Amino acid sequence: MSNETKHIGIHEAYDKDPQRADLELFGREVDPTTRRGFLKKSSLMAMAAVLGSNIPFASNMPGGLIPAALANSDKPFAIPGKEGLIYLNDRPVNAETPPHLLNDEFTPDKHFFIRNNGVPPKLEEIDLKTWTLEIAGESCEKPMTFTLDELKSKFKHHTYALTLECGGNGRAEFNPPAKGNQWGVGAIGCGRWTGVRLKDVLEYCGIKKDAVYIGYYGADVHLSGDPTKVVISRGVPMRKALEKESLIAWAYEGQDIPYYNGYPLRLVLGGWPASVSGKWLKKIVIRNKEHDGEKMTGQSYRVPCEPVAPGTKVANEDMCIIESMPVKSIVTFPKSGITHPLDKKLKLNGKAWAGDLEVVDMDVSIDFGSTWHKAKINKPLNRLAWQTWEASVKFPQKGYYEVWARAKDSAGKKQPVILPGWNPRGYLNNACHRIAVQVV
Ligand SMILES: Nc1nc2c(c(=O)[nH]1)N[C@H]1C(S)=C(S)[C@@H](COP(=O)(O)O)O[C@H]1N2
Ligand SMILES: [Mo]
Repeated sequence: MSNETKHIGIHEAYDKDPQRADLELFGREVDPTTRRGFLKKSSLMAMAAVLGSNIPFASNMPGGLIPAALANSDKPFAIPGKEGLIYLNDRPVNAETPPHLLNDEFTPDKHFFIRNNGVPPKLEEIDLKTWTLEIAGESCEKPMTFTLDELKSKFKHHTYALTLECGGNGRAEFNPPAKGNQWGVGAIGCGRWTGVRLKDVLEYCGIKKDAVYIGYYGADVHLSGDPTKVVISRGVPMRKALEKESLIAWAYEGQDIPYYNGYPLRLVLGGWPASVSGKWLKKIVIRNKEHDGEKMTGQSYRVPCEPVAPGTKVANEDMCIIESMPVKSIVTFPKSGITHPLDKKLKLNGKAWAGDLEVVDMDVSIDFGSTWHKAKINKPLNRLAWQTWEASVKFPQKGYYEVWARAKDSAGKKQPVILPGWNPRGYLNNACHRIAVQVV
């Protein structure tokens, strides 16, 4: 990669793609992603565009009002620029990608899922000239602060395709249910991130011998509005932080990182729960102990160290931090629920990934797992990138079928056909994905 990686700035991108312009207007203070949301007056212009006409008495509209035309509409509400996502929440914004929109080799920015724990910094307050990243912590020899320009000019640029999956992806299926966002299978995405190596920056600032962990801090604000409360501050052991694919990134798929995905700067640590990839990145600390920031301790992003029966209460000291994510796959083509003619083979496409490992085998079944057929699994672009797979199946007679997909990782582990070990917070569901096919 050259040191002068070309990418499009967010404002330039808005000129090219008005949907991103809408994203800018919508991305303020409050998110009108559901009918319950509140609207700021400054968002009214954008709202008028959605309504298809001007609002003559806009200045009289109370600040928190959603126009009735939208409030009473059956049409699902969405953030323009993030088409097709399924919204679970508007405060904080949480939206997942339906599997058929993950069919591209790399996830387009508009289809990249959103998992916010707080309120993102206001876009109009993000100034690329004054944005800084601070490196500090008790195990940092020379604490330093970098502007974006300094980061970009001092260190070599690298681009890697990196998979980000929320630790709670698949939570909706657990029983007894786990509290939290009821993710289906779509809290996952993979694309080419560009930035500098976290390792290069940390080493430049000096890593003391006693360093064991890093932690991040972002510019988002706690839902309560209390500026002293930290939204989320997670981290990884030094061995993960120092991997060559661990990036401090400013670009995604050749453009500025989308606003909701951490613009202008984020950590990208592929293969681990995406919660370690801090968005709107302001500060990284090098720690002489396991980082103890918000959502690092207690039951957050932890699973029982030993398997437990469903519904078991587990003491904090018996919970272990999630590191590499388990092997998993999805069918991205066709969309579940299609009708298919008996005389034709059905072509299947999907993705598979395995945390820090690689996927080495991929199988599909059309008879509820009684027999399996080999699919073709393709090599990843680089370590920690997801892998595409393809197969084609022929059905023996008319009727209802399910196509199941199952990946195996380089350590020999396969996805479970049904739910894996229940855990109190509903993490790490890597059960086989299945789609419905009606053969006629
Ligand atoms: N600053 C900050 N970073 C964050 C979060 C957040 O709420 N604030 N959410 C984390 C979680 S839980 C996930 S799954 C990923 C989601 O990344 P995405 O929204 O770009 O998909 O960001 C992580 N980084
Ligand atoms: Mo997450």
